[in-house]
Amino acid sequence: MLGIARTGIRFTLASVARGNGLRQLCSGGSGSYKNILVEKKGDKSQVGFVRLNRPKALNSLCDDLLRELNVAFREFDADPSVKAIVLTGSSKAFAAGADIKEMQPKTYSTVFGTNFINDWTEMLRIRKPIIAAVNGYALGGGCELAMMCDIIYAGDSAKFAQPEIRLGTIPGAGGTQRLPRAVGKSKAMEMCLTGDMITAKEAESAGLVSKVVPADKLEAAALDLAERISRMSLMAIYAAKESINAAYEAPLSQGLLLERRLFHASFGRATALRRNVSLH
Ligand code: CO8
Repeated sequence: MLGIARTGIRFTLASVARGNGLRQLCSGGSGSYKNILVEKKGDKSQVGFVRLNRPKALNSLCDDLLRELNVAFREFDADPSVKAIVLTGSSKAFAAGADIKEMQPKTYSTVFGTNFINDWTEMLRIRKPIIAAVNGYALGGGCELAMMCDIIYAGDSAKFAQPEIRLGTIPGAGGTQRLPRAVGKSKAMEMCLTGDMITAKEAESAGLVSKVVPADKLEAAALDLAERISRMSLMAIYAAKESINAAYEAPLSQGLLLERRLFHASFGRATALRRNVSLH
């Protein structure tokens, strides 16, 4: 398997790199961010905004970028002024996958020994909602990263795929598990077994994304959504996210029990219901 996979990656690299080699190496390190841009946005600066920023490598996801992303997410999660997070890329690529150049020399003992890509799961501990705003390519690990977010909005020219099979491997950051839950078994099988791309419209009708907007309106739409969420109670935001995520992990009876308890717990706070405030 290892030999086949590595041969596959080398073969495909040639077409990706067009003979020049994948030149852009990850430049991240400790200190300031080098692979992402981070700011607060919105009228009350309640939205944490993260842009993947490796344009020369189509935002491919190197280890340093993932480390920086985890730090930025953790900081926004801990920031009491922030209530929702938007993650986006460029007009050409949300992320064109894991960094093939970085992955290519890895051996089985390296990836097993270092539990390679385990730190991708860190963002699953973020309690505030993360909205992926996808323009351009969301391929392989890029599609998986979008699926690890809570809501996906797409620009009308976005393209989603799990092309790992063309490299002789399979999705390794949740693609074979989250994609079937989002689009159903048949479409997930077709995508993972062929590597074919689907359009934003197809992704919307399959249930992978919740809204498609013109590409140049995408960031504004994602920001508007994040601001609307930010007007809600943070405790209710946490409870809704936690409860919906339980639908993916727990049997129905356990999920319903968690939902009921979180619902009951909301009566312990000064909710709009108790204050008899109009919700409109
Ligand atoms: N990794 C590293 N560099 C990349 C990647 C990538 N995934 N994708 C593109 N690049 C680089 C290219 O090498 C090129 O760099 P250079 O100019 O130095 O040669 C630059 O980005 C621009 O790319 P292209 O010239 O190829 O741009 P095109 O517009 O012609 O094509 C494509 C765009 C179709 C997106 C094409 O670049 C492509 O097919 N890329 C590879 C897509 C892919 O196979 N992605 C899946 C990668 S495997 C994966 O994600 C496994 C996930 C499992 C988890 C692992 C986590 C680490």
